[in-house]
Amino acid sequence: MASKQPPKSSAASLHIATVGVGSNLGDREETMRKAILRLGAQRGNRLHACSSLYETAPFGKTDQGWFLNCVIQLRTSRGMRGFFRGLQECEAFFGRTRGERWGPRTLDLDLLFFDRVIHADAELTVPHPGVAMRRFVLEPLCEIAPDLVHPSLGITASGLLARVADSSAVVCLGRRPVPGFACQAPEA
Ligand code: A4P
Ligand code: MG
Repeated sequence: MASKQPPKSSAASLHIATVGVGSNLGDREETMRKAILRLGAQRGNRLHACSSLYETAPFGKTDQGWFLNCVIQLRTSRGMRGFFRGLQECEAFFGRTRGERWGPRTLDLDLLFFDRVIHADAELTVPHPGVAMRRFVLEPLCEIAPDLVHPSLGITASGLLARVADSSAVVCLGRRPVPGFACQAPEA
């Protein structure tokens, strides 16, 4: 008898996770490239979109090296907490140690959005509380998802970028961290 089970991982059953990727220690671009490939290869994940790399002045704690930043989107069958554990596993794999807040790091993976979830507990806040204040997040985000609506502010990424007070330098390098990866259609 034919199974009535829905197909596994149909597009409708997948979540869309938006992740900020940053590095300002070591071979920044190589670390980011490998980390993005690793995330895309984690169980249940598939890389969906990837912005260009941006060279960015340090935000918050300014006496440290410039960052490379980008924003990626993954489709995932994992729940939000399982997906977040995958981000932390990836940070640890690339030698991230937790030192001073906003200090230098080989790899920083911030969960910016998970579908339209609004959530806060001791371990995880989604959307990431820094999204609306940071040009180094909004510029790459607008490259891949300008119409994505911030679920608690009700404003699109492009609307947030138009309003942001942060004027720190954010320079698009015009190349993606994962060569050959075709950027998919932007996802709202
Ligand atoms: N945490 C809670 N919610 C989240 C979330 N949505 N995504 C918790 C990621 N982590 C989340 O983070 C501290 C704690 O936040 C974790 O235990 C996690 O459970 P952390 O990565 O250990 O420490 P941190 O990164 O130093 O602090 P924080 O407040 O997360 O800083 P951000 O927001 O990551 O900012 N300037 C430029 N130009 N580019 C950068 O990428 N990054 C930072 C760090 C500062 N300045 C920067 C950049
Ligand atoms: Mg962080």
